[in-house]
Order: sequence, then C-alpha cells, then structure tokens
Amino acid sequence: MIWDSAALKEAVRSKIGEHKFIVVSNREPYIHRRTPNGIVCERPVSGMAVALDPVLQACGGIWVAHGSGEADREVVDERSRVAVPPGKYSYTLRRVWLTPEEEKGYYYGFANEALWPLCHIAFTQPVFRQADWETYRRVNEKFADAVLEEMNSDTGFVFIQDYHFALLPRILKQRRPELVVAQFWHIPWPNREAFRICPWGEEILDGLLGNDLLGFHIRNHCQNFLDTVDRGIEAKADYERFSVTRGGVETLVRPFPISIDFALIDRLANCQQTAGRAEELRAEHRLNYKKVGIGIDRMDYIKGIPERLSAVDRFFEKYPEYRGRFIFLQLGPGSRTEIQKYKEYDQTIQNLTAEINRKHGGSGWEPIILFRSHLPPQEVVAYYQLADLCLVSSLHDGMNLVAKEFVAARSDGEGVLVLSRFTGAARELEQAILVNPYATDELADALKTALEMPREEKSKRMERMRETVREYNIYRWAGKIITELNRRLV
Ligand code: GDG
Repeated sequence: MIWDSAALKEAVRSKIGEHKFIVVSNREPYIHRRTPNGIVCERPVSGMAVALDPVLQACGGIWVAHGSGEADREVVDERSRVAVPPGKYSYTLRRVWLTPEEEKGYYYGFANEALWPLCHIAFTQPVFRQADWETYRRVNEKFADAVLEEMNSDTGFVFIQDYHFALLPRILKQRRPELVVAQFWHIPWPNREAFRICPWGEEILDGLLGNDLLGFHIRNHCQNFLDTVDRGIEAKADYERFSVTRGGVETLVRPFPISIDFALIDRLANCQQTAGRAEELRAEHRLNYKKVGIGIDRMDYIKGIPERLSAVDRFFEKYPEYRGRFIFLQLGPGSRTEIQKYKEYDQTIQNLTAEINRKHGGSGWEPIILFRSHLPPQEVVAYYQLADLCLVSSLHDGMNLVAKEFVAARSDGEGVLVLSRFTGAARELEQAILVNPYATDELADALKTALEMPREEKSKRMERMRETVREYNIYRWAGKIITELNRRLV
C-alpha cells in the first residue's frame, strides 16, 4: 500500500477518534505577514508542516507554536488562537508569544548554539551559557502551560517536534501522567562521548524520557540515544525492545525516516509552468549548452558548503577540459544570521566563491553562481529539473530532504544525485553516488563520474531511488507514528 493524504486521514480518523491531538513545534504551520496589500497568510516551507497539516485537518486538532509573524497578533482571538488553513478552517493554531530575550536565549542560544552543534558531528564547538539554559527551561514551561490549557480536562496525544523542546515531555507528564506524549527529534543523536560534554545532559535525558515514544530518523541515532541513556542516567536501556525504562515507565525509541510529499513534487515537476520556469532560469543564468550542478541548502555549517566549493575548485584543477562547460549553482536562503558563527560561515562561502571564480573563470564564464535568497517552492523544483547533478555534501544531517526532493523531481530519469554518506538519506538512497564530503579529491571525482554517467545507468539508478521515495513518503512517516501512538493509548 502506498500511503497518501487520504490514507493518512483515514488512519487518523480510526486511530485518534475522539481523543484530542495536539502538535507542538517552534515553527508555526501558517504565518501572518504585513504586505502593502494588507495581511497575508503564508506557509513556511517545511517538510514537517507538510506532513502534519493533513493530520490536523483530518482530526481537527490543535497546533501550538511560536507566533513569529509580524502580523500574527492581529489575527488571533483573546486566547491567541486562529483557525487555519485560511478559508477552510479545519483546525486551531494556538500561538505562544515569546519576548525577544526569550527567543534569543531559548532559540538562538540554547537550541541553536548548544544543542544543534552538540548533536551534529561537524566540529563546531557548542556554546553552553547558563542564562540560555535557564531561558530554554522557562520557554519549555511556557509551552507546557499552553498545551495543557488547550488539552483542558480531555484525554489525548501530544506530538512534540524537535530539539527546541527536550524538557517539555517530562513537564507534561508530571502534570498530566495519563497523556500520551511522543516526540520526533529531527536532527541526529550523537554518540555518548560527544553528548557527555553537555553540562545539563541529565536533565535533557530525563526530559526526553517523559515521552511514551521518541522518534529519530535512523536506527543508528536510536542506538546512540540508548547508549547515552544507559551510561548517563539512572535508567534501563533495552536493546532488544528498543526502549528505555526509568522510574518504572517505558519510553519506546524508534526510527521513522522522514520524507517528502513525493506525489506533490512529481506533479509540480511535470507541469508546464515549471518547465517554462526552468527554461527562463537557464537563460537568466546563461546555462544553455553547459552542464549544471546544483546545491540547495539553508546556509548552515552542517551542510558542508565550503567543502563542496573546494571540490568544485579541485574538479577544475584536475579536469580543466570542463572549464567553460560546467557551472555549479549554490542556492538557498541565509539562516540564523543573528548567530556570529553563521555570519562568519556566510562570509567564508562568499570569499571562497569569489576566489574560485577568479582562479578558474574568464571569457564571460564563472564556475560558481552563488544565489542567496529564499526561492518560491515551484522555482526550487525548476532548479532541480535543469540540473545534471545535485550535490548534497552535509558533514552530518539527520535526513536531508533536498536529496529526496531532487529524486522526486526527476521523472525524466536524467540527473545524478551525489550524496554525503553522513546524511540519514544515504541509508535509503543507496543508488546515489555516495561520498565523503571531507575527501576533496573523492568529491571532485564524483562530479566527473556524475557528469559522464551513461544515460541508461542514470535512469536505472534514478528509477530505483524514485520507487523508494514514492513508497517511503511523508504520509507513511506520519501514519506510522500515529499507529505506534495509538498502541499506547489502548
Ligand atoms: C532539518 C534537519 C531533516 C531550501 N532552500 C529553499 C527551500 N529549501 C527547502 C528544501 C527542503 C528544506 O528547505 C530543507 O530541508 P533539509 O532536510 O535539507 O534541512 P534542514 O532545514 O536542516 O532540516 C534535516 C529535516 O529537519 C526534516 O526532519 O531532513 O536533516 O537538519 O525542503 O527544499 N525551499 C524554498 N525556497 C528556498 O530557497 N521554497
């Protein structure tokens, strides 16, 4: 059976039934912004929002999230609630308001300067500030208040997203032990040696063990979590059942590889508008008669962007016959620019691009085009379509949705995926050219292999990967989690 939106809705109806279903995430599924034409409601581009929106629409649940849009306060009622999606009104978005200090300490500080580098082995040292930790704790309490207010005296499920809320499950369980609480951790879980440096490691583990179900992308992250718990806190890890028991209560630890809406991207890729836009982009960037490689990422140090640019540099050194014949496009928006490390990273990428373009470019041709802005979703697909290869060179990545989107956008069987071994996606997309992003020569050679791969082989590999992503799609991800949660309730 291939999971789709209808199958997911059916699963929700039969498994969640009369129980309340509350999703918690930092990022909201709908954002209200002011424009010269009045307030508009936008959808942030996020795989998680795409997956969970139909679940909430099917069961009329509640989504609790940080109200971060500049017009968010203008559209809510006195309880900070707004009905969404606009015009359809199937569920409630409950916004939680944070002060700039709270956002700084909880989001930029502890979540993104401590937990993010701690969980990714990308050799960026985490910053552990006592004040950030205290703010993180306070904000987790604040979200708990909002969730419990929404739950009222009902029974139900709370499904928490990500590393912004490591303490929330325990707080919820302390106040309402009968609730079924699950969490999905969208980033890797490191090995226990790496995790040991966190000054508040025990509190974080205890917080997470408030969950009935804790999900990671891959089995290896689950195993790392079990190891960390086994040595780091008074609890019993069961490697057979993949669970942890603390204080007599069990937390199931399971892999649920996240994915994309394959059918949606496939449809977008095959519509004429997208093909037209791809042609326009080819002309705008002067890509005609050239081979094209692309990378699309938030500018984040885990994505290995300088490493990939160095490989492009090495590629032209080793294979100068490609000068003037190959262009690499690095796309995607800036990210977390309030954090110094990210500002420096962005500067490094700009400098490196300029240096490589100076070194190899000439006669109206530059080897790298760096285009740092937020693209409309259809344009992302148009870029996937015009590329001969897509390069994902993350130093470490929980899953990486770009790799799966590229595959979904290539029903033409053309296009080669060059994929870092250190992504969760590499476990499923075995027919990609798998690479070590730290090995510059290996990466440079992979570019050549991709560009010279015979058509038949390209299309065979692509078809296998497309089958995988078609089946293991985002609806399956959500459906499997809901099925597991339901077992806990009955
Ligand atoms: C975290 C984990 C895990 C990028 N630029 C634009 C744009 N994008 C879209 C891509 C893709 C998404 O952003 C990025 O997803 P990733 O999975 O690659 O990366 P993270 O943001 O780091 O996500 C990751 C994920 O959570 C889900 O669990 O896979 O491992 O780090 O969808 O297409 N979209 C648009 N314009 C852009 O300029 N519209």
